[in-house]
Amino acid sequence: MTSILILNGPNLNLLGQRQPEVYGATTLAEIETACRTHAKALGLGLDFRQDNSEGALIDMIHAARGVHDGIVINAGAYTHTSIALMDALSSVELPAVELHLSNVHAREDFRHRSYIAKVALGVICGFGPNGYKLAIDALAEHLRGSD
Ligand code: CA2
Repeated sequence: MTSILILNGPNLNLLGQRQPEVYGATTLAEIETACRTHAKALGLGLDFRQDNSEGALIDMIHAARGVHDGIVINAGAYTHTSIALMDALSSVELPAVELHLSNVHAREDFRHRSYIAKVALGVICGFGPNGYKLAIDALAEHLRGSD
């Protein structure tokens, strides 16, 4: 069975609990449930993770090799700073989709740069929690094409 890993970076565990005016009222647990339902309907296996630490996220990317067929990653603020995450994604040679809840291009200048985008298939941003489904669809379509 084709399997995908969805990785969530720092502070995303607070979704729906703090600053709902910025990131909305949906919790990460609710997003995970919606992703599981969507992945099941597409016949995909799914692992859904969140961690606040850069090293733990890198370890999860390394461990995905040989287990998962692709990665959806919302790396949070590490998107804009982490060469290490970019190198980890590049090293495992798995197709990856970069995802953001907010439209990072309509926000502060420092959110316009992404190290992840340099090694991603593409980027989805600005569609809130629905972006997770869009990212799963984009990755699933890519994986179907590479069968
Ligand atoms: O829009 C996104 O998904 C982001 O990855 C969210 C990151 C931000 O640094 C990126 O530029 C864009 C921040 C996640 C913080 O999540 C919170 C959730 C609730 C309360 C406070 C922070």
